[in-house]
Amino acid sequence: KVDKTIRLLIKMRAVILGVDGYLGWALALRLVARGHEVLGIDNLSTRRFSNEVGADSAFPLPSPEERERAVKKHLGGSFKFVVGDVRDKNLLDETIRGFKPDVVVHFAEQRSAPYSMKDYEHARYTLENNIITTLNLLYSVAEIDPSIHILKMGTMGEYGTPNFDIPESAFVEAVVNGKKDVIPTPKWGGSFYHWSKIFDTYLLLYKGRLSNLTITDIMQGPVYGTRTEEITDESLRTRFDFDETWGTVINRYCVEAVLGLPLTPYGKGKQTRGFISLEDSVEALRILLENPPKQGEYRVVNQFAEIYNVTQLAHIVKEAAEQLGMRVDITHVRNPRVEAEEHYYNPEIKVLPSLGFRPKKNIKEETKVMLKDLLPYKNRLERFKEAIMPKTHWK
Ligand code: USQ
Repeated sequence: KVDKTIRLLIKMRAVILGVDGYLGWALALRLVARGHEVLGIDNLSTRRFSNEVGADSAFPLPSPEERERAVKKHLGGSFKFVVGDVRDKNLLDETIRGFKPDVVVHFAEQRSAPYSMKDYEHARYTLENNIITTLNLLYSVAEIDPSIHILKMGTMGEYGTPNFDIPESAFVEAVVNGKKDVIPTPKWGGSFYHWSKIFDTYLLLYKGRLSNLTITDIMQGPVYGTRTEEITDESLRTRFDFDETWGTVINRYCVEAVLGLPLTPYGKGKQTRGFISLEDSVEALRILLENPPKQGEYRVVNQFAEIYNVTQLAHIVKEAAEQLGMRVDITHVRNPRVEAEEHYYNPEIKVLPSLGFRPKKNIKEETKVMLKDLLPYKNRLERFKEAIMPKTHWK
């Protein structure tokens, strides 16, 4: 029997749940380009939910069949796109039995904080979808082949914005009433979406321990960018959201600049996060997949590259846009969220550097690339202008 690490270096069989998403698609391209075999599953829900809020991807998205053909044409290799819903455990079981993956990547979650805060129905959908898909995956892998590596996307937002350094570990030592014990790292979500990821983490820890599973739980900050090395043709583009519900802050600022709208830091604008480019995110994921933890290990990974507050980011995007001849204003708008608008933020990051990961992109340079990529789509973006200003209030 070939040692698992050596086998992974040769070729890996990866299932990506949520392959139609911003990250799922970009990761599929990276893995196929590296010679790995990829089977992706997606229920296309983000396409529908984005239309539900009157928006769409900045770049028109090819159908699943067209995506399969585009991969074959530009990258060759082995890639299959299955339209399906992993809340259906039978589908997951059949896929894992048939494809025999070395790894399953779980991105098949509702990933928007504002979407989860619209009303009871949206909160409930988010919790049901995210927690049940995670539970299904844990049971499928435990029942069929516990040696499969589960790589699960969590969020830096699981930690919230505590007044202590955020550790990169599942457990911390705590002293309660003078007695010491080891407890799960304290967490505090800022939306029902973020709470769903916290509950996911507890499921991974608990079932992982019971069934001796191999798990990577990634705490990633907001991702920005339009490109990865593989996105060399329009037909390979990944989705790009910019509306108040689905767009993340830097991506939104870039579209606001292209449309001549003011950039919109919420409230005081000192909200601080760890950001990472799409290219660096996908590369970090590749490294984590090709360097799995030991059997039975739960590995938590903090994944970000640069720390900024949202006002500093607005100034970076303004400068980049002005260099390209655009006129840009910054207007602090009323914060629709309930969150700390000024706070301490110092997360630890050691796992990715220890595996040789070094970010290649930075926000100052990458925003120029993004603005240039978005400018040709200005007319299309105009159609969704109404969906940009925040409307979803936390209270
Ligand atoms: N913000 C603004 N102006 C805007 C949009 C956002 O000031 O126009 C602020 C928000 O209030 C927040 C910060 O920017 O303080 C980040 O917001 P975001 O919408 O970029 O990101 P968030 O809602 O936190 O969620 C995104 C992804 C989610 C991921 C998370 C990582 O949608 O899937 O888990 O980033 S983290 O932020 O570390 O929790």
